[in-house]
Amino acid sequence: MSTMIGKSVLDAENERREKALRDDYASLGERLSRRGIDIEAIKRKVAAYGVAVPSWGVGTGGTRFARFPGKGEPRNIFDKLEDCAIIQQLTRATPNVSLHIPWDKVSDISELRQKGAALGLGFDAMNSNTFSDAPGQAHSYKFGSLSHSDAATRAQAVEHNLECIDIGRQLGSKALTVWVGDGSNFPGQSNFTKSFERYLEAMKAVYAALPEDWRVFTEHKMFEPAFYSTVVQDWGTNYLIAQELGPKAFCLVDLGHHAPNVNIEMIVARLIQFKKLGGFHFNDSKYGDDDLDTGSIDPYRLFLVFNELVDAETRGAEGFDPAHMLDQSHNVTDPIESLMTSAMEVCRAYAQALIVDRAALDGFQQENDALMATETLKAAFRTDVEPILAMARLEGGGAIAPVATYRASGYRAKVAGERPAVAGGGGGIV
Ligand SMILES: [Mn+2]
Repeated sequence: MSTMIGKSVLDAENERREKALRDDYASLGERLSRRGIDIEAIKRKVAAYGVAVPSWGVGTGGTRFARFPGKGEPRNIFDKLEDCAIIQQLTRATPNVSLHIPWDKVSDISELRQKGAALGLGFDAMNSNTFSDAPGQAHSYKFGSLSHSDAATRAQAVEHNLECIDIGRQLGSKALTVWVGDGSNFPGQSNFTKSFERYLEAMKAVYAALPEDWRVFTEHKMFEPAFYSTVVQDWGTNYLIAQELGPKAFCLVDLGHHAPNVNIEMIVARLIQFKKLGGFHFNDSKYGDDDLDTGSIDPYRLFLVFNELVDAETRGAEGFDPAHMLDQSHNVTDPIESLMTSAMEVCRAYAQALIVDRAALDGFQQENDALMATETLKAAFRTDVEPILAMARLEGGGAIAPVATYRASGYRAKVAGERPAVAGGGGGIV
């Protein structure tokens, strides 16, 4: 593939680091073996793990104040897929791409399917967009979409979701993610009950169109774009939706869509227990829905989320099959570098959660030994698992150091020459 990073660059970068990696891996393997952990087993699980990349993530984001475009930004979904392929080539952790309609709409879907196959990428959940108006659409979403007071607007929003399912079916996707920006900015502006009734009725029409082997994920968000109330504002409402819709409906947890300090790992545990955890949008935040890079602010929280996931995986929790995806906005970094780093942070949290001594933890919980219980988690979190991640990448054909290898390749400068800068541009985050 001409757009991929050349084997000679990749090999040269890996050769420089391989000896040190093998030493570090052997040393970590010894330390883990003293704790009764087989490093090879952990590495195999990490190697098999994947987190999907959102197509919109490879574009530069912005705030409502401004957007500062980067060099060589992808112009369309085909460029985006090429950037996503670089992320997968170097990290071996992002085999699937999640599309967004209408941003990624093409006239010939088979061309898109072929491009994905040629780049070795699969298609993850489809994302609908009824939070902004597409050019020429009959009814505006300014005052809502699936919960809109006007029946024709709701019908248009339902129809759009059915189109997303149809496109996804042709691409091999198996899920639809629905996030709506519906809500209100003023007390009294909308009737909480009526708007939620209308939303549920519309979502039932979407649900009815799901193919047999598909799932629908609904995503809650506390605020924004509506600043007073949001129709799907929290995990409780999200759970009610999943219950109302039926067995193919699940809740999606976006880490940034909660108030600061909310115990997200506990929400995850609840949704697992009641078989309604659909998946994740990973990112990080400091104040609100900042959409910062995953693990950049609170890697311990990310670890605690994965601790719940590995706990469920270990005990074989029924119906447990969450979809993992990144969803973040890159305003000041090269999006490819941010997405690679974030994918690796997710893998790191997974590896750290895998080495938690679960039998010991269970014992301390049983004995109410709070200090030793929390130290058991800390012992895993403090372990530098980087050699496991790097070895999994190397053996999978990726890079020991993805960001350094990417920089050495000159990929960004190359595409900057091929892709003329575009002013503004679409793309955002949900
Ligand atoms: Mn999201």
